[in-house]
Amino acid sequence: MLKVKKIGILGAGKSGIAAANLAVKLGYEVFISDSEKKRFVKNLNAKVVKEFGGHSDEILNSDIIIKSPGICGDIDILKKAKKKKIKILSDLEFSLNNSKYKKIIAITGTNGKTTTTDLTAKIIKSAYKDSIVTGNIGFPLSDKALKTTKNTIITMELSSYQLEDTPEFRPDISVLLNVTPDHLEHHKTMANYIKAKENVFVNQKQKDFAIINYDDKICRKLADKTKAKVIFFSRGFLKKGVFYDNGNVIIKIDKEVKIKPKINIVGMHNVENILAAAAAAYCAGVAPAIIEKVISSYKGVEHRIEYVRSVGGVAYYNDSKSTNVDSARVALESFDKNILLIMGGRDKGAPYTPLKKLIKDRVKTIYLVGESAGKIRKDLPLSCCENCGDIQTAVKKISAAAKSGDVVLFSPACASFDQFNNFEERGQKFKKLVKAL
Ligand code: UMA
Repeated sequence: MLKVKKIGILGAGKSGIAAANLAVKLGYEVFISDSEKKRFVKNLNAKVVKEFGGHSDEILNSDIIIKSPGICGDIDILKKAKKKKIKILSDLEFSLNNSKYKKIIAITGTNGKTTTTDLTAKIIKSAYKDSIVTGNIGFPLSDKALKTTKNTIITMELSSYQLEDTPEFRPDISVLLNVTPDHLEHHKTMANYIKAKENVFVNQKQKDFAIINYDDKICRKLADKTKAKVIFFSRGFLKKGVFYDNGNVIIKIDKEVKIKPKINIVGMHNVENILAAAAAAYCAGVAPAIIEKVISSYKGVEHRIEYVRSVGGVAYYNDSKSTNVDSARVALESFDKNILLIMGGRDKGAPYTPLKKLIKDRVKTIYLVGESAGKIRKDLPLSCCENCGDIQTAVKKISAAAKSGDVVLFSPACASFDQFNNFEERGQKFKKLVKAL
């Protein structure tokens, strides 16, 4: 327990509220501050003193400040706190300091983190009763910290925001899936973004495992930065590591093990996610038969290339979690032709040009929505673009134009915050529109 009395929390989102509630349960005086005006905050302990609509100097009366992951470290109030030498902790550090565990499996990467974390956690749960899933996947560790024991296996999804704030973090098993430009509005440069990602394994020791994508050049290069045992995974053959061979997953770590799971989730990117999850579970001691069984029953997560329904031979897929250009690329690669693509939202600073060839080859029409429509048109000067403004209009236009055999893919490549509170709300809206067709 920290030798402090007063804890200040910056940000009253999911992680801030969970950290505030945990701090109250641990007996601290807690003050929470959020820059937005909020009339009602769900599930916040009544003992927490709150301030909404801006960060006043009140939080500077705290002994330590816990920062929510999405808040930039250089905002004014944090500069003042640093000047006053107030210790600033990330919500992850705070919740880890108050958790017990046997092993931590930490999963990061630009894309595929949630699917890999979800699948890994399900495999772990089948083998070990005392296990939890937490992190960027939507469940802050603070909510579960007090229920953990010395036998708990924690599987966590970590974003670059969480990793940049947690310099001493050392998981037993780390997973780095891929690194492509994302969150540049926050990290400013690609070098800073990569630095945050490598924090997942820089503190690991020889007895730990670092599971790294061999097919991703940036990831492969970063393998030199860890002291852990590196286990590469690949879509193609590897002399050692975990790889895919004609429907089989080959695990060549201590000995050679072959599993042949039935794969229900579309796209080669999901094969990568499966390889990474299988490698992580194997390194955590799970038997290959259990790994095979859980992969075979796995149906994927909501909002990731999620099949919604077919109407008149037209299949609709919700990929609202595609909040960056690379995740849209991955979704486009999952269908080879006749795609009607809905994209757009809040721009995140990266160019859309890497999608040009895929769109030319596979997409019949792009239906543009949201703030970024102008920039997308500029980056992709293709004749097949139609401006729609919002997804209601896009779905209406599509339902009139689509022909049997077409695939409607809602893969925005942008953040949702221009028209929605989050990507989940955006995906729900799309599904509701499709279900009403
Ligand atoms: N805020 C301030 N001051 C500021 C800026 C923001 O008070 O200067 C407030 C906002 O008004 C808001 C709160 O901070 O009320 C939001 O905090 P946050 O952005 O850290 O978000 P949380 O709701 O706490 O959710 C976070 C993760 N969000 C981000 O990192 C942006 C969630 O990941 C995660 O599920 C949750 O913690 C639980 O661990 C979501 C996400 O979009 C899925 N992550 C990004 C991604 O995957 O690309 C990184």
